Amino acid sequence: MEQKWSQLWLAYEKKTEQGNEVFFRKVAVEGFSAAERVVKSALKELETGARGMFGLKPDVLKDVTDAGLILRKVQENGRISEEGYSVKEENGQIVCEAVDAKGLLYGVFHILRLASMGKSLAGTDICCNPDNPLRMYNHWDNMDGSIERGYSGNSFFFAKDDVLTDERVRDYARLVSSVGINGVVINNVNVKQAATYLITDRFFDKVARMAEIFADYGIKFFLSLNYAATMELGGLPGADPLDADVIAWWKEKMKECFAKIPNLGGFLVKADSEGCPGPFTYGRTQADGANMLADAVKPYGGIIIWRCFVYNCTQDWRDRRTDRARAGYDSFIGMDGDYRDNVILQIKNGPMDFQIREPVSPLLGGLQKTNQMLEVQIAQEYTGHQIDVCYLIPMFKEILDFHTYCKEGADTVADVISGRTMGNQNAGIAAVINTGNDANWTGNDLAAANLYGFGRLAYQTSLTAEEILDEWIPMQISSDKEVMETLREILLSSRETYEKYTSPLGIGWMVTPNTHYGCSVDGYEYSRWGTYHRADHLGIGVDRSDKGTGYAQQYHEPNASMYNSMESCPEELLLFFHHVPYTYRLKTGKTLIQHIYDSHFEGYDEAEAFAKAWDRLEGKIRPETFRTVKERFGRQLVNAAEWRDQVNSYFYRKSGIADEKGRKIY
Ligand code: GCW
Repeated sequence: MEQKWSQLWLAYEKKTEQGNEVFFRKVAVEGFSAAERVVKSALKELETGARGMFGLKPDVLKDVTDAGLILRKVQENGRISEEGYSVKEENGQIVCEAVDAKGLLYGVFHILRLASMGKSLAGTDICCNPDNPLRMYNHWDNMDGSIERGYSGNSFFFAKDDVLTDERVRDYARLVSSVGINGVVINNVNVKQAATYLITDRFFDKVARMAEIFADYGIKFFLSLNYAATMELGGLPGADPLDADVIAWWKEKMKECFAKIPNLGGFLVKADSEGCPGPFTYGRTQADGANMLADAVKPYGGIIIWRCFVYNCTQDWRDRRTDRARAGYDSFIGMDGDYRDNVILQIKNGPMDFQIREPVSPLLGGLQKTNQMLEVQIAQEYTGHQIDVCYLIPMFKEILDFHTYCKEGADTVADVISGRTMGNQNAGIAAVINTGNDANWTGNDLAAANLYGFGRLAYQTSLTAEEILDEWIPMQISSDKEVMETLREILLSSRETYEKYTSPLGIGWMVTPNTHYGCSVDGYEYSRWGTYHRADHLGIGVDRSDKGTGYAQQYHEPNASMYNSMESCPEELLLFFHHVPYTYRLKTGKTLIQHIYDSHFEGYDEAEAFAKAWDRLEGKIRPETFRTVKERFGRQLVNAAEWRDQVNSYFYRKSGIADEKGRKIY
């Protein structure tokens, strides 16, 4: 059947050169029931892969003797853990072992991946266990079909205030489970209007049907909640988390939800943030709100994922002690240890909001007795709207590798969110996803590298950004050597390039307000959102040291001291932590102002080089992909030129200091 949408890395084109087809002719299942839903999916995936790559349909046998591929259930044995698997070639047979069906499914996808990358399966011997218990995608899809911060069409979960449960949802489940995702939140954290009713009879049937599709692929189903549902649905006068009527209403509601949606994992909650209601309204803490809901879902094994994106978005610019960067920590740290076991605090990677570079949030590892989950964003809200190329996996690696110094050993963000630091199970990583109903799912074909890469990294944190590309490029784009090399180069430097032509040295923002695409140096400077750069004729940057807002003190030592002083602060974050004169000399010997000019010229030149390198691949890439990506590179260049010219002119006119190289600045 001709599909109206692409299969991305599951497209399975002909791949006979490695002789892998012998393994796919006969498959035996041992210990697992072939009727079990996730095992069934695994077999179906094998069939799809075998059909595409080798033009054959595997026979499913009872006897392992003749099988080329054996799918075997084993007991948990210290080698393979829940959702883990091993794949080994022995005497001409591939044996895939797992302790549960999800692990088996991931093992099957691993086998298909190797074949699809063009690797020979002979000699395979690997064992993989997931690093993070929860590996989630968060959708910001609205029920009218729009997507908040979506850059690739409309929702494939919702349209016209209704729930969709078609084949595209199934393909979505296949794609994300193939990279190890085991939880999905389908609706926007800003829960309004019809979305409030997702937990009512109006939608239960359809929602449950969608959740069942996910269950086939071992994915737990989550919804975002409206914290004020007691008022909007329940007719109660308030939503005070300590009020007996509120508590009773949620208990009943949760009983109903888990009965109607068997595959429900729990809920994601944005409270007291950007106009969303929350416990603060009633003089209660974030813990009071989260715990009340956690108690209500506890009998059903449910979890409450509570977001820490809480800040005052109506700040007065004259008030230099109030600092948006401080807000998450200030709102949550005092209640460390007060949260129920089935509450997870979901923390954005940085203290502000998904800028191209931010320090790691001090809440991560700052909290030492509370379940934590990292939230990153692959929807390119501030990183180019999937018009500009921006491969985000290197950034995520940096975040995960960051030492929080929360305890001796096991102190990186990766340790904290995997549960290694505290020995907890309710932990993990989530990404705000970049998909929509465009035929290619992600707007820019190259943005699929983030969709693919996030899942792989969430499952196996030790994978490098390069290794992930070496899997993805040949599966989705081409295994041609020149294509692989060119794309590797473009993607691996794309984040830094974007950073160079946008905002310098960690200051962030300078984007067009609301849309967040394109340059507007002062766009947020004179607004209420608390996202200042504080540039004047002498310098730029926000003093977050102990002499300024004190934000740097929220870190454990030695990070607090490192950020506190201008000399030891990593330069890529200099303007995040310090107000710096334009004449200040950086470690390169350049003045700050010269650095700003140079990096903006360089950033543009690099973007131009990307576009040219892509052009050289014409004929080696599917025409549709070649054409649409080329068109995006063209738009990226326009954007990069605008940023370069506006930022350079702005700082030239503020500082009155000319470019040493005499280049064109307006
Ligand atoms: O800064 C913001 C985005 C909002 C988003 C919010 C959040 C879903 O611009 O669109 O709302 O972050 O993370 O809740």
